[in-house]
Amino acid sequence: MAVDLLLGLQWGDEGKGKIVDVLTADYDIIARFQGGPNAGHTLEFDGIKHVLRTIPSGIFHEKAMNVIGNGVVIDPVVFVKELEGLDQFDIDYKAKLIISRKAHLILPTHRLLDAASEASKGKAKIGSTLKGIGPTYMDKTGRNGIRVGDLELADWKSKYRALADKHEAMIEFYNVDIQYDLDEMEDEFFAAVKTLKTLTFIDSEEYLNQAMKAGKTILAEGAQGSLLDIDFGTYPFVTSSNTTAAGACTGLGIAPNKVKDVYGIFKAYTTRVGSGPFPTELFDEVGAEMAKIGREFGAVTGRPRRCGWLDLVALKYTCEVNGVTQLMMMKGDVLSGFENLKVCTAYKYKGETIKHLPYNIEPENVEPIYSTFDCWKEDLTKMTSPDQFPKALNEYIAFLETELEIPIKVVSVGPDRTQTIHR
Ligand code: 2SA
Ligand code: MG
Repeated sequence: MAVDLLLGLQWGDEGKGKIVDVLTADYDIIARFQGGPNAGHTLEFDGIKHVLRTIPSGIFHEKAMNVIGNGVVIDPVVFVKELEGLDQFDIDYKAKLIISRKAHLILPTHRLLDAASEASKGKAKIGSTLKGIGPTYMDKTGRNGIRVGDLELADWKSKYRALADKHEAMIEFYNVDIQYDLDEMEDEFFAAVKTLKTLTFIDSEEYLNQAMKAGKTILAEGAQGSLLDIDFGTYPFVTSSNTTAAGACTGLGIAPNKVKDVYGIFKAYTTRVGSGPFPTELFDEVGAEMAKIGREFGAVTGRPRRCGWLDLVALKYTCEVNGVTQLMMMKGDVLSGFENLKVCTAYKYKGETIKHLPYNIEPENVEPIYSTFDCWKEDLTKMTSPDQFPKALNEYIAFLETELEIPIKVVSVGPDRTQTIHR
């Protein structure tokens, strides 16, 4: 059996949580492969809204097994709060959630280092979620990190102390004004580790490969978006993991030849939270309308998201890097009633018209070239079948499919699980 991947094709917040939740019924296992509590995966059903951070979005389904893969970084403190949030729904997470021993831990000092690093950058800051993501992945690749499996060893606390002491010296080196009480943070951390240890730790690559052999179906759930990928995103304004398809292989221990479908999720427009270039960003009332109607605020930090038109140059690039086989378009309902729609189909770059993403997409280097479309006026949120789609929406979809050469198989018309139309 094979693995299907589900990835965000823009700068995150495409609606991955919702789609995983919708698709879970078709899979035996949902596996998160990168990122950590910087993610905010929003799910809505039965009138309730949930935001998941580290836990895979299959947790609300009765049957699916949920795996936190080796590529994920876990903050025990945030993780335990997430578990507590599930308590009211009577979810047997001890039976349905398992964690890779090879996943790295976010320590309290990683969070402090994140804050110190950002403070030291001033205006050039990344706009990190300050969850300690960058410093934790730095310790992973620097071969200093502490992994979930270490918690099963007797001496892990001395390893912890040595690393935390080193971090404190590094924080001092940044010479920035950040206030903290490490003793308090550590009390909270050690209490959370105790709870974390009541869950099942596994060798997840072994588990997943055996599951495949036994005929089980797996959906790999990505976090953030392809343009935040550490290699292929708008570096340095990116996150610290591979958010693209290859990250699912390294983040779960699944071989490339086991990957079947790659579901690429995109919004009918574009948003970005945090710093960094965004060629189609709008600074006018149209952008403000997208933000307002689309409720574009960070699910984790509450930060307002920057909004702009769909960027087909960037989208083509991420479809290619990921090998997307099926597209899913989100939030078309937000655009209902807009005067018209624009799509960036090329950039003006050094006096030329180009259709690929250049090395530098800072505003002084690229100017988007737009095609304009009529926008649909109808409310899409009550629609249940593609037969009800207005002509303008069908034309928009057809244009995107032709340009991207990939079918749009799902159109989401609202945040609820039920507002999902298959084509
Ligand atoms: P980090 O925290 O080091 O990974 O931040 C680095 C950059 O990656 C961006 N990033 C995100 N962008 C969109 N959504 C994310 N998750 C939350 C959400 C964000 C929130 O779902 O809404 O609540 O603000 C996410 N996580 C990381 C981040 O903005 C930096 O540009
Ligand atoms: Mg999000």
